[in-house]
Amino acid sequence: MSLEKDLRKALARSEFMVVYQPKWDSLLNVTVGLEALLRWRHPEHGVISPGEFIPIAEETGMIVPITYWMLHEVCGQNMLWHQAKVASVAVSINMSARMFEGGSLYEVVEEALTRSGLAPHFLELEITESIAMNNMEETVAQLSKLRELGVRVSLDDFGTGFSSLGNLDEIPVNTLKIDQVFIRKSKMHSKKAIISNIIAIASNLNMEVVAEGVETTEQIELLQSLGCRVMQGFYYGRPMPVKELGQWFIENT
Ligand code: G
Ligand code: G
Ligand code: MN
Ligand code: NA
Repeated sequence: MSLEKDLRKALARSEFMVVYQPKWDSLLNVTVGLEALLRWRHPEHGVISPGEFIPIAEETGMIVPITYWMLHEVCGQNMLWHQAKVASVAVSINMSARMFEGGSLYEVVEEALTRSGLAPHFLELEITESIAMNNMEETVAQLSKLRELGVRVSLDDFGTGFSSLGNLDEIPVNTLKIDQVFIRKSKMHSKKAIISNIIAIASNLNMEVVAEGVETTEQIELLQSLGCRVMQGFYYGRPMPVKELGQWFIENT
């Protein structure tokens, strides 16, 4: 039995599902975005987290059709929320390096937007620094086209990818997402200094900033004092299935 075959079957049998985690403006107290995260409801093993199968999906290339499925699923769902006036926010999807290899990402994104009717600014692609830096010319070309269409782009896990800061201004991104490791250790003076500097870089390059992995009120207070207002983490909300999120919106708007 091959894992590639398993993943292919899972896709055909609709065993994948999407959960959504809120991005919260801690000053206005409103949801300003959602991150879509993949889950695999395995008929025998229960819910499998992406940490376990994404590496295999990337190795086998199955991540590409899975992400295409996700693009359609997420755009369709976000259009429903928008039309029902539940929420009108951008939903982000994580992009593997593989997504920039074939050169057809633009077409697939455009198709998902057209089919769902979703406005491009309600879709965001999360890329990591390493994706942006490897094969930079090609990646930047594809991202620029997507940005022209109106799709948003964020740099995920920022601060951990050893990106060359000298190139940061050449990558077309709207938002820097401060990696969880800095938030987790934000009591340390050195980590606080790094957070503060990431916020300054974002501000100076006219980018927005989101803090990831926020779990405590101390972290929230610190981040606010450093000028970061948008936060994502278990303190505000865990990744939730659509049904649960409906209730969450009712309680949090
Ligand atoms: O949701 P969770 O914390 O279990 O995710 C674990 C890892 O899997 C994270 O690094 C996250 O970015 C990644 N991940 C979750 N969903 C997707 C997805 O749809 N595509 C890709 N490429 N990565 C994902
Ligand atoms: O790599 P990426 O940033 O996409 O990964 C997001 C992952 O982080 C998701 O799997 C999500 O479950 C997890 N996550 C989100 N908020 C928190 C948090 O507050 N604490 C911890 N430990 N993990 C979180
Ligand atoms: Mn992410
Ligand atoms: Na991250």
